[in-house]
Amino acid sequence: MNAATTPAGHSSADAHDVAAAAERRWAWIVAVIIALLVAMMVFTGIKWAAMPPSRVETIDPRTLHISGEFVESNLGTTIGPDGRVVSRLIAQQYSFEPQCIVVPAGMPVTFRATSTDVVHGFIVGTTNANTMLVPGFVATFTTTFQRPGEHLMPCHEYCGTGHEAMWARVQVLPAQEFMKRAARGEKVTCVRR
Ligand SMILES: [Cu+2]
Repeated sequence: MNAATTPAGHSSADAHDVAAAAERRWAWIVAVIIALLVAMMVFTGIKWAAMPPSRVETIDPRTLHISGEFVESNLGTTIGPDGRVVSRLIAQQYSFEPQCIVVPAGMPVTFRATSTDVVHGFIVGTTNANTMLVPGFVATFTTTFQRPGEHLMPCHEYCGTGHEAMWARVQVLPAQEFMKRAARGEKVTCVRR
């Protein structure tokens, strides 16, 4: 037996061929996965108009409670001058403000939210409303809640020792009932005062 022969009697040339074949197989698998991912990106981009964020909106977390869009009196859900439903909220260790959010069913709702301290996030029940909240940035997305009902909205980004107690509630009202409350011009929330 010389150095070029394995104990089973295979030559090192055979072993090299086996390794090369395995490498080639894995290269093909990786190429197929990459092709699938690119195809998915093209499909969602064209079919659903999904795209990476085209702009980044920043905000100073040190002053957002003093002036501007996220002062306390401006938090909650409103109908904008253009008729769009906008829900504004902030996250902080360890609560959301407002603690109870009201939205209409069957209408697009745009969420605008940010964090005052560390990275938080939220998901609304089993709906697709789901975002991260990064201090210094305004997170925004639009979704439609199909049915009236009530959802829990937990923070889903570990943010410190009180993280597991950080959650809010979302009440989805029938559209007419919501419009009646919003027509008075106030920010709609379900926080008991
Ligand atoms: Cu949190």
